[in-house]
Amino acid sequence: TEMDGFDTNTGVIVVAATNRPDILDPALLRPGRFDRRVILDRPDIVGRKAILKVHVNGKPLDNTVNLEVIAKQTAGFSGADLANLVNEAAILAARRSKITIQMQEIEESIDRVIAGPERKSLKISPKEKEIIAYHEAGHALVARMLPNIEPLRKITIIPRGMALGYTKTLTEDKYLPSRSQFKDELVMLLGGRVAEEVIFSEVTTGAQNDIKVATDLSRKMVTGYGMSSALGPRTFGNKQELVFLGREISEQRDYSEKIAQQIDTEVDGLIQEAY
Ligand code: NHX
Ligand code: ZN
Repeated sequence: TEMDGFDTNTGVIVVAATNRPDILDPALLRPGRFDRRVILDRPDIVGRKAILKVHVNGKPLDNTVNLEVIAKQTAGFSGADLANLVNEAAILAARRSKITIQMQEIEESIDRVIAGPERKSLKISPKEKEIIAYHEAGHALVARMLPNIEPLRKITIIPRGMALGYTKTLTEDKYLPSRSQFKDELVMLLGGRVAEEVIFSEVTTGAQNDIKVATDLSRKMVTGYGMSSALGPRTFGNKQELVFLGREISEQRDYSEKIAQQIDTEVDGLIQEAY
């Protein structure tokens, strides 16, 4: 580099890292300052296997444990998540007085990292257990019938973290999800609420998170991905996003009141159709 204050022949290499490339002083990025910019995304399956290999080093791993299988089941995990996963598995194995970490502890730890620890002692009435079971069965049945949903991995009514029950499908690294996939995802998300309504002719607060996720996804399809044919391939709303943190700070409205109403209509339409 030719950073001010460094001669070009001193052999000094300046390396810097940031989670906020969007707010760097442009002067810092002028040609000749930082010559190479390396994007460090979440690891893919190959990366996860390599990272796991580092973290199991020195730990008593059972020889039935297959890092390839673990890498496959942990799409979306960061390096820190994988470190945490191996650590949790070691703690579980120790608590069970095992001399090696087995696949069982790894599988359990994957769920712990995703959703938090099991809460086996949480007292839930038989009536509420029944509601939870039907809610999860609704997700599962619908998932099984949809062409664009991955195979089911787990259906449970044992509470974990914030959830009283959950239904999980296998996950794969996906870089280009399609409109059909999103539509099936909306159906899957609403399957729990629909089951409650069909079986009990009554609904509970339980579907709040499913409904929030479905609403956010359908809004993103319309305003971010150009997936509404009525509104076409453009974006709506100038969003200030923490791209690397996946968080939104604010939105500047760059469309008319008329468009705002159309967006609502389209978002509603996607949700209603899925329901
Ligand atoms: C409540 N919790 O709020 C109780 C304690 C419908 C069988 N009165 O959809 O557990 O109702 O398919 C992340 C993940 C809130 C954040 C789940 C925040 C769930 C979960 C509310 C199952 N499974 N809902 C589900 C559930 C609830 C909630 C969350 C979250 C239920 C449902 C929570
Ligand atoms: Zn649900």
